[in-house]
Amino acid sequence: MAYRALVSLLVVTVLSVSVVLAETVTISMKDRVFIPEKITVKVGDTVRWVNDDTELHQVISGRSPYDPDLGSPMMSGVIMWNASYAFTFTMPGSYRYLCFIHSSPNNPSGANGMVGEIVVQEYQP
Ligand SMILES: [Cu+2]
Repeated sequence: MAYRALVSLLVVTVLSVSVVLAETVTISMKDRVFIPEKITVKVGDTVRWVNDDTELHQVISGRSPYDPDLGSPMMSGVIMWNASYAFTFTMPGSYRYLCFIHSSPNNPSGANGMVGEIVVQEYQP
């Protein structure tokens, strides 16, 4: 009986720790730039993009507007001002993304347009 109680306690503790350690990181979209443009998170974390601009933006996976995998896995649709889009990363890797509306190299935000990158690292307790 005491053993079962101890196991239950351990399970609850482990679950609580994993919930606490998963973080939500916020990226601002302002002046046609993702701020910050590149961040590193860990598996299980959620990234939330907030439109702090006066125009519409998007968060769409892809290295360029011509990427054959455009929109996978992140595909926000149009994000209105003051609205946000969130994505939880479950696999490690490098996730490049862009705002298709402002992805032109002629965009004043920079040579590559409105682009960003999320680096997701393996969770290490
Ligand atoms: Cu945009």
